[in-house]
Amino acid sequence: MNAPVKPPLTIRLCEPRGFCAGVDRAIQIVVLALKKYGAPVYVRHEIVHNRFVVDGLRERGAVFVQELSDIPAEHRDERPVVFSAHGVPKSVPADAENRHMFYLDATCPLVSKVHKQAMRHQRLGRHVLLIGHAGHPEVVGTMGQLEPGAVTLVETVEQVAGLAVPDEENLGFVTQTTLSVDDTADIVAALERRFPKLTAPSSESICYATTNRQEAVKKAAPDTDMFLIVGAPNSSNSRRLVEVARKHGAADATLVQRAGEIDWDRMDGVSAIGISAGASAPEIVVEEIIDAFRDRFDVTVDIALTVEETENFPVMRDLRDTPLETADMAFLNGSGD
Ligand code: 0O3
Ligand code: SF4
Repeated sequence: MNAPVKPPLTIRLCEPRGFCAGVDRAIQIVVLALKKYGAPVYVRHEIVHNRFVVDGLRERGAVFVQELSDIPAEHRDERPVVFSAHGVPKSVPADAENRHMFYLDATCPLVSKVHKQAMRHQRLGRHVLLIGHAGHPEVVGTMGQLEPGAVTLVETVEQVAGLAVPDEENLGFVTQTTLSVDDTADIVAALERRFPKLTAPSSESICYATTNRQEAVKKAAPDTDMFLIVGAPNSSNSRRLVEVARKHGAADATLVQRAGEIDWDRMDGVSAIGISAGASAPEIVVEEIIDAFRDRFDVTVDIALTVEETENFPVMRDLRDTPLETADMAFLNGSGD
């Protein structure tokens, strides 16, 4: 008997996608700390917002906690603790020092740059407007660089008209690194209309990886029947990619964390789909999802390439010479465990 004919499907695969330099560095810090200092290594907050990554590190001996006080007392002054890529308020390293803890800060250098820009605004006498999403750990970390009341959070264009600020003549803004480039431009334009003397940061706060992943989705999205973004529901940059796909011509778009989660009824009758991955999503999951489509469709993969990324952020000197095994290397580049 002949095998049933599979329907044709074009997958537009975005490039760049997946791990960015800041995520690479953060995961490396945990893996290298485990090698150098042994288990357990504590990690404050998910190192990046991805279950696959977090579970893989947990299997290697990382222990994830929400706060430093969650680390058992007998381990507090003898085991390392890593701060996540999203950054932390100043109170967190201060607390670690008070408790005589050994910490490794995996904050992405581009998030640290935003922290410095917020502090610079303040040094120059400006009240800081932070464009971002309330409660997100990066926003908590950036607001926590300055004393309470020194930063006002702006989430939407609608909010701008009602903003109360101490001095309209002395205002500077920064943003979360993972926002929608287009929505943020609208918020900045509304702020500049209301506060003509508003000062921009000295360089863009939305990072290269966020910008590039959104551009590639914009390129791939037109006329797709479905757009899958590999990423977690708490991953801000991944959720923005779903919105971008919808806005730029995908009939439907959704987040997916593993191939097993795909709702195949929703894929009925599709002939062109897009796939990308958030900055915290490993490539192995992208491959798993493409393989799941190959089982059901006659797949042609078209690459939607916008730019080649070459960014690389080195880990701190103390960890650089720690030797790694092949399995660790594969885990680090997102291709397996
Ligand atoms: O900030 P976001 O929720 O997008 O975080 P992820 O998913 O862990 O991705 C890494 C981005 C980051 C650490 C902050 O810029
Ligand atoms: Fe850094 Fe951008 Fe990656 Fe965030 S998304 S970790 S800011 S490179």
